[in-house]
Amino acid sequence: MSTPSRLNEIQPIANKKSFRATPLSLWETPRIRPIRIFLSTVPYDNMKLGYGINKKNSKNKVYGYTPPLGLGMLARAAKEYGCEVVVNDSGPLADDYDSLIEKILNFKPDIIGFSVFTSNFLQTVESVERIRSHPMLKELLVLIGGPHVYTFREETLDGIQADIAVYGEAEIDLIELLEYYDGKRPSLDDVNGIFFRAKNGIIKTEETHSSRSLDHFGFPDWSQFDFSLYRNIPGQIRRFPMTSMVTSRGCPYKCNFCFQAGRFADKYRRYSPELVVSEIEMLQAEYGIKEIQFWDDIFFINKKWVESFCRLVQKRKLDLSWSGYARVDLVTPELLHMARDSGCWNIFYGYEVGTQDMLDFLDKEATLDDAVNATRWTKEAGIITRGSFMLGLPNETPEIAESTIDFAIKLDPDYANFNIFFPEPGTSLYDLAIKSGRLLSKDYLGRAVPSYLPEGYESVKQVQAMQGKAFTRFYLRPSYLAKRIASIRSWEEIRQYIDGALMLLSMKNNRARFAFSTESSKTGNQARNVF
Ligand code: B12
Ligand code: SF4
Repeated sequence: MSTPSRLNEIQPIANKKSFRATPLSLWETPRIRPIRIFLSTVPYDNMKLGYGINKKNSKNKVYGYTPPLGLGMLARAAKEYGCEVVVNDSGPLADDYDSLIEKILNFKPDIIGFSVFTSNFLQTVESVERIRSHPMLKELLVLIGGPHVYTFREETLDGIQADIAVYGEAEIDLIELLEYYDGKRPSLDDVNGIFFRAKNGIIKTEETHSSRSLDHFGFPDWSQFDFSLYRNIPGQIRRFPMTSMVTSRGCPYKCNFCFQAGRFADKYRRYSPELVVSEIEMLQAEYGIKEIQFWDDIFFINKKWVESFCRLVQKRKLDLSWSGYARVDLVTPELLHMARDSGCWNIFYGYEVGTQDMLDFLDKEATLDDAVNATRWTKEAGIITRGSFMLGLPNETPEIAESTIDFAIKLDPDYANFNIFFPEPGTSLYDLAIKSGRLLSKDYLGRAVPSYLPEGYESVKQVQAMQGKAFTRFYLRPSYLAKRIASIRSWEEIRQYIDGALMLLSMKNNRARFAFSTESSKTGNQARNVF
């Protein structure tokens, strides 16, 4: 996947090959039945490959997944267009390549669409190769989209036999594509937001400008999800069945390490609180949903919006528990109390680092005092606090990292995660990392091992040791352990603690193996909120 202009940048490993030109018509013309679309994630064990946790998936007890909302959105759009659609979430269903192919054969689609993360790009390459080498499937139109295509754009098609890569949000693009295959658009060039292969190379069409309101799109086709599959990480959900929900896209802040502040992110937009609350009412009535994990980059971004949301939840007397992300400078004691009264039990903060200089260097536009206040107020409101910190950043020295760990201990959130800095393509810190020449490999190493060595560190091992030290110093404090034990209130919590502890042990045991094994160098890793 590397081209001379991007050599030394982080790329998933895949060889450039010559693939067929994008088909200009679907196989059945004239069409006598609706277009059938199989939308899927690819076989990928998120617990093993994402977190280094060797715990088997089983249909009844799966951690590490939430519903693929993006595919749900596309399913809704395509159904409204008149297609027959199925969403298959391979991860929690513990699909392997054979079962995936079998499901595709049974559904008999015209189009297959895979949602691709950088972490599972190679599994997507393999899934598409299986389709291309199957006599019954090889002619099918294969689309890819999702976060990986957001970032790697046309280069994505260099390494995979898919026909079309849709970049950015795809509700409108997909419909335009269907219109083209239905003969309602004269050419593929008239479909916005895609890359496709012509005889003389890859063609990029106009961007779709994210101007349409989210209320206009509506919410995912929830009927596609089996909610009994979804549990995310132990300790992050209190009541089941749960679902995730995203009420906004993008983020107006400019933190220089973050995808949402980068070149490829969506413009900031949000659903109206009325529509969100009505959707939750429907989810409760139709699917018995008891808890929502809001995956918005910052749920608490606009005080007025959050206040309206909380009021509506209370006014309609919804029995709901929920959690979401906040910035430390945007919460107030009043807002936190309102949130608690409407069912909020858990807030995630991106604390990032423990010195003001580093916070300023990251363009975080927040202060250490904001972090102290937000944490105190959240605790006073009776809400669990989770926070993430970064280690191994540019300009960081081991002394600065120690300050971050000290600060985490001083703040004392209920849970803390210490991530190794991953230079996110499209961000200015990524550009800086490239310029510094301190990227460790041009291949994608995943997110659990360093991809970048700060000048202040002598070796990768030293960065990893700092991360280990951070977890040990934070979690193995006697006062912390005593607090956790005293906070247990139910058998469900005990069960989740046991699962969490077993996972941590398995993560620790796998750590060395994962560090520089071929497996980790080929797959993705690490999230900002393991705990
Ligand atoms: C929820 C979430 C998850 C969930 C569920 C993911 C899922 N299956 O959808 C879980 C917890 C499982 C998860 C796991 C991981 N995640 Co995550 N996650 C998110 C989060 C917060 C929200 C995603 C979402 O629902 N968005 C709302 C929907 C509507 O948008 P969407 O999914 O992007 O879909 C739209 C387009 O992408 C496109 N599209 C999507 N799929 C397809 C498919 C086709 C065929 C087409 C045409 C278009 C298309 O159309 C959709 C509608 O417009 C995003 C951050 C973000 N703000 O997006 C990170 C994010 C996607 N995750 C990320 C990462 C790194 C991970 C992990 C690697 C972490 C880890 N340690 O394991 C794993 C990887 C899992 C895997 N399978 O490989 C990165 C991805 C970066 C990258 N380049 O790949 C993101 C962007 C966060 C970040 N900046 O770091 N994640
Ligand atoms: S780190 Fe948070 S506040 Fe900053 S740009 Fe990213 S999502 Fe927005």
